[in-house]
Amino acid sequence: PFLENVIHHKSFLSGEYNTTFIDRSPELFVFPKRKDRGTKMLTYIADRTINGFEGYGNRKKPTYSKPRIPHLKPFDPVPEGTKQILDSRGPEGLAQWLKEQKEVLLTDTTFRDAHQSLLATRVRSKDLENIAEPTARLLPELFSMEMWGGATYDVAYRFLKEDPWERLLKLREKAPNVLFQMLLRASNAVGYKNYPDNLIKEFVEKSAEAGIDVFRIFDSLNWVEGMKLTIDAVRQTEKVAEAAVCYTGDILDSSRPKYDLAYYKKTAKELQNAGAHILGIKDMAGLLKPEAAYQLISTLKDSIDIPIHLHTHDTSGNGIYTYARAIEAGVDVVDVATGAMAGLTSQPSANSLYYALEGNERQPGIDVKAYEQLNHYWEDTRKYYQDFESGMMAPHTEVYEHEMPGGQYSNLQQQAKAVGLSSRWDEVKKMYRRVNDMFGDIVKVTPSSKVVGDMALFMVQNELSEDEVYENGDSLAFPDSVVEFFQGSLGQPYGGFPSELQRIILKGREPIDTRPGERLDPVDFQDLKETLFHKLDRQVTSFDMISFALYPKVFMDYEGFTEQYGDMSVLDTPTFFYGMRLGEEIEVEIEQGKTLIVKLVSIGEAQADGMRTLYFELNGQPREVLIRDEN
Ligand code: 3PY
Ligand code: ZN
Repeated sequence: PFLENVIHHKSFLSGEYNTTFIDRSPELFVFPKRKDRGTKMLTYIADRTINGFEGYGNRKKPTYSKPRIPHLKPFDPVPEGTKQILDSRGPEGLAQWLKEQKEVLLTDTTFRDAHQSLLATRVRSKDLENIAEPTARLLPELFSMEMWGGATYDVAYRFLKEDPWERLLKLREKAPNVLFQMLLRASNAVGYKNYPDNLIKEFVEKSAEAGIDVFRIFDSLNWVEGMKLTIDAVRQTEKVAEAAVCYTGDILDSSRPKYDLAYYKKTAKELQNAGAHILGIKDMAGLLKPEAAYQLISTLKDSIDIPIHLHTHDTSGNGIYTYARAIEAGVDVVDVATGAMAGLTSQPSANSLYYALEGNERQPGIDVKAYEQLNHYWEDTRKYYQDFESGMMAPHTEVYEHEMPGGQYSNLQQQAKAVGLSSRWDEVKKMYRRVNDMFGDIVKVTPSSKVVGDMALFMVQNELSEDEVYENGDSLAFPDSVVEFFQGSLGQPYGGFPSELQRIILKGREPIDTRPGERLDPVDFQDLKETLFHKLDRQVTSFDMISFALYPKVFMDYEGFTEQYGDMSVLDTPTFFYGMRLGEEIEVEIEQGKTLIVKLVSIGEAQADGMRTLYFELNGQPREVLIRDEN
C-alpha cells in the first residue's frame, strides 16, 4: 500500500496528472514529520549531550551512585494516617483532632518548599515519585506533606518539561495515607498576578479532585479581603482551608510598631471569621525570632480557637530555637524538611528538631530512624541538582535586615547578575530594604516581593537615591510591576499606599481600591476548550484548560516541547540535564512495562554547517541522530 501512496504513484512522479485540485491544496503535501518515540527521545538526549542544559552550557556529565532507597516490605498495607482522619471526620473533625494531640505535629516540606528554596524548585517528578511510597510508609505520623503549589507549578512546565498535574496524581497513588498540602497564593493562584474569580474556583476544585487536602492560602499583602473567595472555594470542596498570615517586621522592635502583636491578633481573628479551619503563620523569610515566636503563639492561642500551623525558613540559623519556643507556647504543627534538604533558606531539619526536643513531652511522635533512612536518598539525589544550589554556605543573619524571602534571595541575585549588577549585590540588598520602607513597610512575599526587588534593581541600576525618586519621579519610567502594584492590581497593603509616591508612580492613572478579581472577565471555559482543542489537536482535559488559562505561553511552549521530543519526564535526572557519556548505556521506562535500552556509540565530527551525527543503539538497533552543535 505504501507504493500506492500519491507521492509514489507513477503518474504523480511523471507529472501526468490533473493539477487543479492539487495546486489549490498545498496542505495535502505537508506531511507531519511523524518521528517515532525512540527517535524523538534520542534527539533530546543528543541535544543535551552536545549542547548541555538550557542556560548551563555543555558540561561533563558527572558519575553518580544510585540514590539509596530504604528497604521496605512491599506487601504490607500502607499504614493509615491523617488523610484517613480527614476523609472520615471532615475538615472540622480533623482540626479538632489536631487540637487534642499532645505532641507537636510535623509537615514535611521536602517535596515543595525545601527544594524551591535550596535548588531553585528544580527537583523532578521522577525523583519525588521514587521516594514517595517509602516516605508514606515510614512517616505515617506526619500531619502533611507539602508537595505542590508555590513555584513548583510553573517551573515544572518551564524548566522541567513536565505536567504538574501528573506529578500530583502519581504522588497521590503512592502516598494514600498522609495529607497532601499545597501553597496557594489566594487570588494569584500559583501565578504572579490576580486571576478571575471563576478561574480560582475551578483551580481549587480540580486540585482537590486531583489529591490536595490542605490548602495553605496566603495573600502577598495579608489583605484578608483578597483571600475570602479562595477560602470559600476550599470550604466548598470539604478540604482543609489553612489561611495564613505572613509574618513581617519584628514584634520585638518597638520602634517599628506597624506589625505588632495586636496586628497579628486582629488578622488571625479575621481569618478565623473568614472560615479558616487552621491558622497558618507563614514566616517566608525566617524573621520570627525565638522570643517573638513565644509571644506570638501564646497570644494567638489565647485569641482564636482553631489550631495553629507555623512555617519558617532557617536562613538565620535560629529555626530550631524558634520552633522550640513556639512549641513551648502551644503551636500545633510546624514545617520541617528531611535533614539533607533542610537548613539555610529551607525549613529547619526534622531530625534536628526531634533531638532538640528529647525529654520534652511535646517531642514529635515520629520514627527518627526512618527520617535518617529517607535522608540517605536525599543526600544522594540532591547531588543531581548541584548546578542549582544557591551558593549560600552558612547561616545568614543579614536576612533580619533585608527581609528577603528564602526563595527570592538567589533569584534576585540572578536578576542582578543579568543586568550587570553582580558586583553591587550588597547595594541591591540595602536598596531592597529601603524600597520596602518607601513603599510604607509592606509584606514581602510572592508576588509583592518581586515588586520590591524590581524597584530596588531599577534604582541601583539607574543610580537613583530615594530623594531623586521624589524629585525627578515625574520623568522616570518605573518598572511595570511597580506601576501595577501602585494601581492596586495586587490588592491593598495594610495602612494604604504612600500617597506622594503613588502619585509620582501612577502619573495620573487612577488606582483601584476594590478586589482586582471583581473587575476581571470570567474565563469562558467552553470557548477555551475549543481553542485548545484546535491548538493541540487532541482531547483537552480540565487540567490543560486551567494551565492554559493561568499561563498561556508557558503551557503552549511545554506542549510544543512534548510534540518535538515526547515526554522527557521518563528520563533519569542526570540524562535529562547532561545527556549521555560516550559508551554509556541507560534504561528508560517509557511506559509501565516498556523499557528502552539506549547506548551512545559514537559522536561524529561537526560538519561545516555545524551539524553532528550521534550514533546510538536503541534496543540493540543502530540509530543516527543529526544535531546542531551550538557551542
Ligand atoms: C511561594 O509563593 O512560592 C512561596 O514560597 C512564598 O513564600
Ligand atoms: Zn516558605
